[in-house]
Order: sequence, then C-alpha cells, then structure tokens
Amino acid sequence: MNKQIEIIGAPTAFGQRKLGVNFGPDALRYAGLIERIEDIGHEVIDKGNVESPELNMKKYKGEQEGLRNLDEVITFSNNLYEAVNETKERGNFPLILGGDHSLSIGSIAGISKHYENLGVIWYDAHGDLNTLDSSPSGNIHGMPLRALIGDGDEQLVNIGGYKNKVKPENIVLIGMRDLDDGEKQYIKEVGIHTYTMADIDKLGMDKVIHETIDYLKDKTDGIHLSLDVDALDPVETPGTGTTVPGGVTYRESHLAMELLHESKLIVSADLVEVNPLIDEYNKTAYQAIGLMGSFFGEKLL
Ligand code: 5AB
Ligand code: MN
Ligand code: MN
Ligand code: MN
Repeated sequence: MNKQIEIIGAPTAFGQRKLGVNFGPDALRYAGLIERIEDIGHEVIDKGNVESPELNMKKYKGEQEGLRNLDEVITFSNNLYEAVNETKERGNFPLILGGDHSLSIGSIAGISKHYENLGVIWYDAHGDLNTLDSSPSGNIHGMPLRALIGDGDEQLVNIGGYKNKVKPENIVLIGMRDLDDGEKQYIKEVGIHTYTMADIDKLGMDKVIHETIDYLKDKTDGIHLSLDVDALDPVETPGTGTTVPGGVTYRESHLAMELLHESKLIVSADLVEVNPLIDEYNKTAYQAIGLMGSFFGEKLL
C-alpha cells in the first residue's frame, strides 16, 4: 500500500443510546493510532473529525418513536459521505474512526461511488441488517448494512444521491452471534455469505479469511472492511455498547487483519463502536490499534 492513509474521525453517537461512542475517534488518537501506522512506514494524514449536529442531551436521553435521531443521522451521514468521497477522489485510503456503526451509511456511500462492485466484509457480532420493522430497538446502528443494500428510510438509503451501494452477494459477515429474527430470515432469503462463531470455531480464522477472499476477489473491484469492535470477545474489547459473550479473540482477529493485508484487496475501512466512557482505561482503543497494526502490514521481524 503506497497510497496515503487519510484518517477521518466520525464522532457520532446518534445511532444508539450510549453516550461516549462519539469520543471513539479521539480515544483512538490518544492511544497512538496514527504513530502506530506511521511507524510501519505509511504516510498518514489526519483529516480531523467530521462536523456533527449538536447533541441535545434532553432529546438524546428521552424516549423516541420510530428511528432514533433520524434527522441527526441523516445530517451526519451526508457530512461523512462528503469527506470520504473527497478522500477517494484524492486516490487515498480512507480509515474512518467511529463513532457508532450508523456511520457506515455515510462512509460506504462515499466509497461505493468509486466502484462498480464494492465488496464488504462486516466483522461484527451483529448483522446490522434491520429495518424499522424488524428492529427491536429503533437504533440505526443496527441497520446500516441493510440501508446500504437499499432497504429502509428513503433518505438514509439515498445518502450521496444514489441507492443500492452494496449488493447482498458482495457481502461477507464474520463473527455473527446475535441476530434478530428478521435478520436471520433476510440472510437466508437473499443468501448472504455468513461466518457465525460456530463456523469460525470449526474452520479456524485462517480458512474463514481465505474463503472470504476467494468468494469476493473475482466479482468485486475493491473490498471495504467494516470492523465493529464488538466482534471481539468483551474480555478483549469491553468498551463498546453492545457486547455479546463468546466472541472472536484478539489473536484470531490479528490473523484476520494480517491475511486481509496480504490480500492487497482492501481499499477502505471503518473502525467503529469504540466507547471510552464505558471502557477499562481505554483498553478497547489499544486493542483496536493493535489490530490496525496488522491490518496495515506491521511485521515483528
Ligand atoms: B452494532 C440489535 N440487533 O438492532 C439492534 O453494534 C443490536 O452496530 C444492534 O452491531 C447492534 O438493536 C448494532 C439488537
Ligand atoms: Mn455493528
Ligand atoms: Mn455489533
Ligand atoms: Mn455495538
């Protein structure tokens, strides 16, 4: 990778209810993310944080019908779309730091525009494939992948002025262990390529990633990694809002990142759901940075 890496902070908490995930980008910076990537030999440009609508505490804490904070999520998504699109226009590699996972609606809108057939690896405990009807929470961070496919609120689906950013057959889900009924049904209906925790246990991460790359490499012209830190076991990444026990280990995730680096097929990435306010001394940010080291090609010897 000899492109410059552009860091784009996406300080949004509007996709869910736990305050603090909006501080994720700074928690990652304070823990040394940029220096870690520079030490590998890459040129890193920190674009700072994307502008966010004001977080009105009273509204944020209050009960809401329908899609929670929809207006704020739309405004934020448009801002992030613009920033990511500009990075791609400069030919650079966007690394988007979250922030809750609703940010992928904007980030992937800015990336997919530059590809005919973008592949997406969704490394997460959750499918994030809900619509308002199937969602148990109304939280938009449980819906981004479905919105990117083209289902959901019209404005969310049309961020960037176009829809259908990702085809279901170009998606691979890895780390799944908490899916809502509607998501299970949808995955089966459209046949999304999925690795549950049981699959990872049986096959091993090496095979999971090699199969993933084989599955995506010929039919896509670029692959985006969306890494939700809750894919990892909460023992490793406790500082995230929706932990689910029985997750991927830190070591397995390192292997996954090393293999993705070796594939040379990844064109952009989101690193999301780091919440320093519910963490243990910023541990989750440090773990995530370790993974980014492998993802960008760090070698021991
Ligand atoms: B995350 C749940 N499926 O929709 C929902 O952290 C959880 O971006 C979503 O993966 C978790 O509320 C969203 C129950
Ligand atoms: Mn997620
Ligand atoms: Mn998740
Ligand atoms: Mn989460």
